[in-house]
Amino acid sequence: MDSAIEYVEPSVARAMPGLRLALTRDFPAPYSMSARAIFELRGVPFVPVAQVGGGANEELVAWTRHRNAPVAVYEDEAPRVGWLEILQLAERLGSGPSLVPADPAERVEMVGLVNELIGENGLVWNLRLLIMGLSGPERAAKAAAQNPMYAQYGYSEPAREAARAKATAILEWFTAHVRRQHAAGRDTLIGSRFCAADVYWAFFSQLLSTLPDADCPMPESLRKGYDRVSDVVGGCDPLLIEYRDRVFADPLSLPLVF
Ligand SMILES: N[C@@H](CCC(=O)N[C@@H](CS)C(=O)NCC(=O)O)C(=O)O
Repeated sequence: MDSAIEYVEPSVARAMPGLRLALTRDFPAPYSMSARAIFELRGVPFVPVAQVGGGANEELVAWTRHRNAPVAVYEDEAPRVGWLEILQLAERLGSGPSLVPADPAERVEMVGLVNELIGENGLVWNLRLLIMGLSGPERAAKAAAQNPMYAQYGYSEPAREAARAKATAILEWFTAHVRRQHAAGRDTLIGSRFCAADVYWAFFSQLLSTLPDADCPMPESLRKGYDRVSDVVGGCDPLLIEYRDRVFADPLSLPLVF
């Protein structure tokens, strides 16, 4: 596939000024795509840097000490990899409407909610463990010998066994939260204004309900993995998909480019 994004190799990007953003290339990776969208919405220019999903990424490691994506490096500041520190950098460097609620109680709610969805050991981490184990323990052990993601994200048989209950509990809470928002006439996830939480949910919703191929082409094996894991945790309330579709209609847009 021809990439719409012109990725720069890490060995070249490390000598460049400004913001460099390592992204999983040629793949609809939600951590990478949501970080990119956050900088784009804040109007922050950046150089996209190539990270290869599941690869050793030696040059990226030599530069940033990180193998995976996203990694945001601004000037000579320390690399940022967590969603919150990346969001805070975008808030600092960007302009226009903030993606963080002005009200302190809503900020607390946003940080907690996004952490449950995409933070370490949150919904997405546990869905990822379940996906890694979908083909059974033997295939997982073989894959783990070749793909560093298994060790990096904590895959083990006990972790996989625990993942379903953890993911299901968070999804239940999140669904109840969105229902409350809907009942209060709010079409955003936090308070009544669009914020970063809406952006994250839009991209990560694909783990539970994939976009059609025309809007987001992806390898068939990935699509199957997402569809199967969604069944494992009992599927996704259509209301959650209404919330993500609104965000992809505006201010984001489809088809996704990566
Ligand atoms: N650093 C992020 C997590 C990033 C992450 O999980 N990235 C994954 C998912 S997109 C990735 O790079 N996968 C490809 C790989 O590990 O090579 C955080 O702390 O929240």
